[in-house]
Amino acid sequence: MAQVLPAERDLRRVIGDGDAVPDGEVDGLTEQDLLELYRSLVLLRTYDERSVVYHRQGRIGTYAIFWNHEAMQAGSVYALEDEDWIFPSYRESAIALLRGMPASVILQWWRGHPSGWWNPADYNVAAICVPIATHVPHAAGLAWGKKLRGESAVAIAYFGDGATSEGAFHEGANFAAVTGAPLVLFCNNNQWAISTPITAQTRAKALVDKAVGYGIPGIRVDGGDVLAVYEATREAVARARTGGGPTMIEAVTYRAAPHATADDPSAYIDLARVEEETRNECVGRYERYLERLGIAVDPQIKVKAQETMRRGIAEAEAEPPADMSLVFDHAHVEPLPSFESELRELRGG
Ligand SMILES: Cc1ncc(C[n+]2csc(CCOP(=O)(O)OP(=O)(O)O)c2C)c(N)n1
Ligand SMILES: [Mg+2]
Repeated sequence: MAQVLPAERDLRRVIGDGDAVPDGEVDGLTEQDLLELYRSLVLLRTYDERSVVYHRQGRIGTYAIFWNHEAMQAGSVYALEDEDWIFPSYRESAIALLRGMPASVILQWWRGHPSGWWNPADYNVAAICVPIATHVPHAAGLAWGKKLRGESAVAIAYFGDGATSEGAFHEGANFAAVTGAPLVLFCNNNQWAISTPITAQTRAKALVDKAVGYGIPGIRVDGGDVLAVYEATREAVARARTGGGPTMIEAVTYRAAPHATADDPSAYIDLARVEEETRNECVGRYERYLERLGIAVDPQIKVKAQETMRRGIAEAEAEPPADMSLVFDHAHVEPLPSFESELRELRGG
C-alpha cells in the first residue's frame, strides 16, 4: 500500500513584509538568478498589462488576465530545465515567453489566428488549454511516457482552484500517482472560478489536502512570493526527476483582476480584499525585497519588455488574415454540401 502523507497546511514564504515578517533566502540562488527572476516577472506583467490595452483597442479578442499571477508562473518555470514540459491553462497563456516564444505567437492565439498555434515540441510547451482540467491527464500521460522511456524530463500542469472539482483533474492526479509519473500538479488557487468562490468549490480545509487522497506529497505556498514558489517547485521537480513521482503544489493568492476582459467582478468579489491584494501585488513585493537586499535593477528591463510587446503586436498585425476555408477544412473527411455556400457567405460573397 502506498504511504499516505499528511498534506502541508501552512503557507511557505521567503519574502518578508519589510516590517515584522523577516526576509528569508533560497539556498543556491545567486544575484544573477534573482535578477533573472525579476526579468521574467516584468516580462509577464508587461505582456498582461499591454494585452488588456490591446483588447480595449479591439486588437485582440477576449483575454484572460493574469495580473498578480506572475510570481506563480515565473517562480515555477525557473525551477524547470528546458527539457521539461509545460501544460498551461488559459491563465498561463503567456508562459511560453519564458521559453523564448515570440510575443506575436501568443497574441495571435488571442486574436484567433492560426499562427497562434505552435508545434509543442519546439518549446516543450503544450497548447493553451481552455476546457478546465482536461490537460491534466495529458500531462500525466506525457510524464509517464518520459518515465517509461527512461528519460529525465518531468512535466508540470497548471490549473485553477475550480479545476480541482473536475473529473479530469482527479483522473490525471490518480493516474500520475499510481504510475509514479514525474509530474508537478500546480494549482493556482486564486479563490475564484469566475464568480464561484472557493467556499462553494470544496469542503476541504485546503486544496492541497486532496494530495493525501492520491498518496502523494502536497506543498502549500504563498502564490505572491516568487521565491517561495521557486523553492517549492524545485523540490517537487527534484523528487519527480529522481523517481519520487508526482507532487501537488497549491499556490494561494487572491484574484485581483477580472476573470477575463468580459467579466465585471464588482458584482460578486470582495472589493476590499482586491484592494489589499493589489497593494501587495507580487511584482512590487519582489522589487521591495531586492531593494532591501541592496540589489539594483536595470531600468532597461522594463523598457525591453515594452519593446517586446510593441514588436509582438506589430508582427501579429502584419500577418495576413487566415483564409476562412480553414474553419471547414478539417471538420469532416467528406465536406458537407452546405460548406460551399457557407464559405461564400463568410467571405461576404
Ligand atoms: C470543462 C469546462 N467547463 C466550464 C468552463 C467555463 N469556465 C471557464 S473559466 C472557468 C473557471 C475556472 O476557474 P479556476 O479553475 O479556478 O481557474 P481560474 O480561471 O481562476 O484561473 C469556467 C468554469 C470551461 N472552460 N471548461
Ligand atoms: Mg480560480
